[in-house]
Amino acid sequence: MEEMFCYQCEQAANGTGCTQIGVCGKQPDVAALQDLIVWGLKGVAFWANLAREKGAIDRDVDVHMVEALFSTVTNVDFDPDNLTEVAEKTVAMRDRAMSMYEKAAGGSYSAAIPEAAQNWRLAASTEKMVEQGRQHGVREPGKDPDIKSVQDLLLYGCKGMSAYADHAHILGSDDDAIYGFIHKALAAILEDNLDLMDYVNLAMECGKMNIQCTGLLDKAHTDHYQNPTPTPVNIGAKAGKAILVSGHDLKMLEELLKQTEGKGINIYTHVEMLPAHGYPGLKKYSHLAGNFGSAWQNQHKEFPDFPGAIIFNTNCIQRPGDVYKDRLYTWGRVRWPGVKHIEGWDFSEVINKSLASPAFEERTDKDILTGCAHNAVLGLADKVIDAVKSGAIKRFFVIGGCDGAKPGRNYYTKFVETLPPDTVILTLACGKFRFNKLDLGDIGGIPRLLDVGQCNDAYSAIQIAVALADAFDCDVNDLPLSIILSWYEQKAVVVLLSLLSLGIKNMKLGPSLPAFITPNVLNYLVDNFNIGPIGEVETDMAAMLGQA
Ligand code: SF4
Ligand code: SF3
Repeated sequence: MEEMFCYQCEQAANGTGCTQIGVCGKQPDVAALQDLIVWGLKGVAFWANLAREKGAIDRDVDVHMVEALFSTVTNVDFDPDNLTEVAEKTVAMRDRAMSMYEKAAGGSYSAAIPEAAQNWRLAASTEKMVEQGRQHGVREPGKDPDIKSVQDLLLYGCKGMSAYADHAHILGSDDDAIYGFIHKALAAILEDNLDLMDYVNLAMECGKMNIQCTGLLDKAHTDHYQNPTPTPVNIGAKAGKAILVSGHDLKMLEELLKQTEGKGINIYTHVEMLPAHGYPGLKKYSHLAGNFGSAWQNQHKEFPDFPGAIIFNTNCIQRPGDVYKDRLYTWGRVRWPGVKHIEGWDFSEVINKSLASPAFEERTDKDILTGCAHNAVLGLADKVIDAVKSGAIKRFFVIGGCDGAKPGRNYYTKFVETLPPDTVILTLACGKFRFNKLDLGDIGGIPRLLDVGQCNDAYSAIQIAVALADAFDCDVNDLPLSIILSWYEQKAVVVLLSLLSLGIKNMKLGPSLPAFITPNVLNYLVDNFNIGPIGEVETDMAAMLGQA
């Protein structure tokens, strides 16, 4: 019997979907509660979208939408108690959005209301809510499979974008157009008179909107912490007490840095927090000591070796090991049952835990480079353009995206190792931990491996590509540039939609294609964008280098 169904990430069991328990560790009750939340959010979106058409908005409804969608992203919230609260708030926000519409329209809605947007109530207990969630699961038998496929592509794109909108909101930046789009998109999924191309167009609009959203986040980051500059980050350890910060949220890191100043505690970054070292407003803290560990899927193996407290502010959390569970904390949308959650901005409990935990012994290791975002790379534009013109740089490769546990992900390491020395690699997100310790050298002072930043800094990579296309007076597709993406969760889905929305062709995607893409939808993407799966390193590289 099928206990659950989820196919939103690259780990989907058997390449089709998790049906007994999530490969990520998601239990069936959590899957059902998340399904109930997503269904409820479509109801919220129905009313919020109608209200917007009448000029009415409610920022609390908007913010709940992105926070709750973010809670359902892979490896974020595994806690049924918290998800029950999110479901309760979703119903309250549905009521609020409905009243907002009725007030703005001067009366109640006269056409048919989809079930998700009707006045349904939550069951009285978590167990019964789980049953309720099962009635509104991911599978929708009877729906056209291609329409369902693109609707899910759109939904997962909105989930990914919500994570970025949440980070921007935390830094005080909101964009009404982004909230408005998410309401419009989720409301459209409830419609029964739209056709396949309507959803394809919405998915492309989602990609465009995500460029706006990651642009907003880029501005929020650089307004608060200035433009990143190329920065070597040590991967060894300094003697002393330590806290490890994992996730993507820079503001949370900043607050922790402020609260630990002068306390003899060193702060280390983990995975997607690595690019924080490049921002002047963060690296000014001398106790921002280095980066610990590799990508998220190795936390079980690596965290026992970290002596102090560990805090996650976004994905990707995994089932905690017993050795470190009592010094593990979550913040923001991340939750794991039994792991202490820090509400708000007071990190004294984490600090005290670290002070009471053993200290690191000094361990020397190498530096890795980060902080090569658009401002820094475009500062080298003349040098880069000259190097391309002289033939010193033959081709650029954007090799970025999420990491994961599949053996096929060795492709990315092998690809980078095999690239000829007259190539430059731009990388972003956590997939870079497969190759960012390699010594790749430089070309006339331009480092061959440029770490542009987090997954949201795909925005930065796009700015670099567009600027290069301007400089060479050509289309981005005509640049000596190849894009090879690794995907895992829904942020990578929306980044992919952003690149497609710009008309970027010939991208390679791996380690496997999304389970929610039907053969017909894949054919559409191949016909229009010539996107394809990664194959053999040698063959793919030869084709990209024009040697095939
Ligand atoms: Fe499976 Fe991924 Fe869904 Fe987790 S998020 S249940 S691994 S498809
Ligand atoms: Fe990694 Fe989870 Fe996606 Fe921000 S941290 S990229 S997988």
